[in-house]
Amino acid sequence: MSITFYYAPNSSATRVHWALEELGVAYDKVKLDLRAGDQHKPEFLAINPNGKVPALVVDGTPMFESLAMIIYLGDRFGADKGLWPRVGSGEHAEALAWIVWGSVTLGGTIFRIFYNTSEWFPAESRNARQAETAGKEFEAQLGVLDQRLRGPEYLVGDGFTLVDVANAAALGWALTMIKVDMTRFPGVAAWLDRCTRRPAHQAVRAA
Ligand SMILES: N[C@@H](CCC(=O)N[C@@H](CS)C(=O)NCC(=O)O)C(=O)O
Repeated sequence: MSITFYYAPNSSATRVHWALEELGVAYDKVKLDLRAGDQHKPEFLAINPNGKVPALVVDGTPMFESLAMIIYLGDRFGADKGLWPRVGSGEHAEALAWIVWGSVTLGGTIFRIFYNTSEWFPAESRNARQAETAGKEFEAQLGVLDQRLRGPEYLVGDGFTLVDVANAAALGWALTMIKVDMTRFPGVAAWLDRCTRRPAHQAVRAA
């Protein structure tokens, strides 16, 4: 088996990197310099025609989209390591629901806030009303997550899984730019702390 992981630090690749480290599978890393435009080079576009990180090549098959990679890695390696429910189980259904929710529903809201507030985007394309509406949705979604995490320590099943990796990575990044009083969401705050203190997360941050 061979896995090659294409990444840039502090990007959408981080959660895949964290998943790979948690799983402990052997893989080769290729670091791209996004500022230098490595993602637009023909050899990389042959792997990900979107010109974005992360990308993964597993036994010669290229993949893009970090969510797809985490689900694939979970299905293939996660159950044996206790980091992903068995395919076909009720917990697997729950894992899919929470991991897709984190990327599509919560992630969609996070990006709406980002596009409408960040100075990465031109002032004329930012809309304060959109940002405000998305901000309220974000807090409502944090409330949903908090309900889930009042009691259970992790999102699915009895222990930490790649569902926690995917969602904690996205939310951790979001909270560096969106100011929220997290004392209102103590279940989420304690879960984020539990997840990000893990050695695999610390190793990825240093990479
Ligand atoms: N939905 C994609 C997003 C990938 C993405 O937007 N990657 C950014 C870094 S966070 C990128 O490579 N940007 C480089 C560019 O657009 O030139 C995923 O989750 O894999």
